[in-house]
Amino acid sequence: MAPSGSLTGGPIATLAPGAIDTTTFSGSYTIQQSDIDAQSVSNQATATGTTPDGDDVSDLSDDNSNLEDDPTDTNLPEDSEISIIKTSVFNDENGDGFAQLGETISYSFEVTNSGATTLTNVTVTDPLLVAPSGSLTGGPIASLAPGAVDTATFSGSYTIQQSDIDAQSVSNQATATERHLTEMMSATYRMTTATWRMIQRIRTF
Ligand SMILES: [Ca+2]
Ligand SMILES: [Ca+2]
Ligand SMILES: [Ca+2]
Repeated sequence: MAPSGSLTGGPIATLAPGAIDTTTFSGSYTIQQSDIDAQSVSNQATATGTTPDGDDVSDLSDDNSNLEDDPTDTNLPEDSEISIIKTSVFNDENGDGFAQLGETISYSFEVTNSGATTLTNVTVTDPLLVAPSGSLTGGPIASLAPGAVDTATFSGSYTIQQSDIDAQSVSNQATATERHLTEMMSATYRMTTATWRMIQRIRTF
């Protein structure tokens, strides 16, 4: 028996014709990752007794009948979950403290298996990071174990467009909010070298 299971009780010294024993034997099994991934445990036991002639009789277990040999299945409730955190860095390529057309934002992705099952074929999609102004590379992750955190597989880049610089023409509000956050974070950094100019800039956000 595998170290994950135990079976206690018995043997029963004598079992009369027609007698039913439900108390002597009991078992316990600690579920493994492969069981959680399969979302069920299935197996069968065998009972063996010795006849008055010294022969053995045996039966493979069933789940509900003495006349059948079906495995006993235990369904395991699924706990599958994935989480992603996306962070960004504005790249001030010409170092002037402002965003100009053609400068870029780099994106990083932290993907976490926050559930209890093994996840396979993990991908990331991002409506902003598509050609021609954006790109998203990496993956898919073939297998991500429960609790595993991946920060290296996916990365993205976005080239700032005129519509991004002109806040009034950004059409996607969620994305615009994110880009605003990106600019404000980089603005905080830039204030160490161009304090007054950046204060003016922040007021326009
Ligand atoms: Ca059955
Ligand atoms: Ca049977
Ligand atoms: Ca710049």
